[in-house]
Amino acid sequence: MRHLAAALAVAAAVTLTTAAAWDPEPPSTVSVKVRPGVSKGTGKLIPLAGADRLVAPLGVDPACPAKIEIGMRSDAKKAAYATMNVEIDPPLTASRSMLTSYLPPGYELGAKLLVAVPPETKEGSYGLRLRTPAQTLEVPVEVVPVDRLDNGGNLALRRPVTASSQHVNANYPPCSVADGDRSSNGWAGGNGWNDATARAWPDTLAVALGGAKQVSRVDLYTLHTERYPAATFGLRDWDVQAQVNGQWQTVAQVRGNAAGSARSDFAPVTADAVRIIALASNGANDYTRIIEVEVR
Ligand SMILES: [Ca+2]
Repeated sequence: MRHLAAALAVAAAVTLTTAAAWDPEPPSTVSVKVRPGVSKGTGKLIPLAGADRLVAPLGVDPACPAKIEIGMRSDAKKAAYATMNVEIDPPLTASRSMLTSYLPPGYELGAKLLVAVPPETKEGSYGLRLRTPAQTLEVPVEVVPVDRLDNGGNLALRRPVTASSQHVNANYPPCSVADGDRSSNGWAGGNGWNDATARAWPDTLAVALGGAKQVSRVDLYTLHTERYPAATFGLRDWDVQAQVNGQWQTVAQVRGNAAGSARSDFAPVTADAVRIIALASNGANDYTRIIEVEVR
């Protein structure tokens, strides 16, 4: 029991991952969680990764680096301090060089690893190695220019984003609405945008598409978690605008939204940018909170 209590104490100390804009203490941009798992009884410490490769786009806003879940599982027979080293090929840099914790058998430690791509980086494949005494897990990092990114049809993915303001109480960069991550989990940790003007409207958020593109659909994901449901914290009313021949035109309107996401379809236009004019949020109607904007 002592071991379990120690592990849970570690978890309690480091899982400060969710906070709304008004929380006085900004959370760490990197969350670490200890969770129970099943020990295979091999006596080893096993490195884990959330994907078998990481695509790190070149030339994006450094406020929105590529990210991947990493971790380790103790298959030891008894609790012990566990350490995994994180190595990455230069000039890429990783947000941590090691992961360490007291771990009971079967327990996993997970963390988000941020990978920064300096502007002078050449495209290509780079090595990321998660190393424990027992094993090394290799996760290739593919550095790709945004123009050649597999965007799955989402024209906004990793494109430049500008916003009317940005809350500075924690990590709410505008570029996070085009980072490919629709999840609200880890709010305030760099996965969504929160504006800075409470109860003042409108707020605007624009995504440049990197050239004139035909668009006919915009999906907006607003803050929506168990702790921060969209019906209380999410965006309620907004206009969708497209920039056509240098002129902004309203192509869709959403009113009374209480869900985590809303899809707007409209007659196709050829636009080089799309923007959201945020008009009201739910509940206290205080801030605009957008997790992701996708354009098709
Ligand atoms: Ca996002």
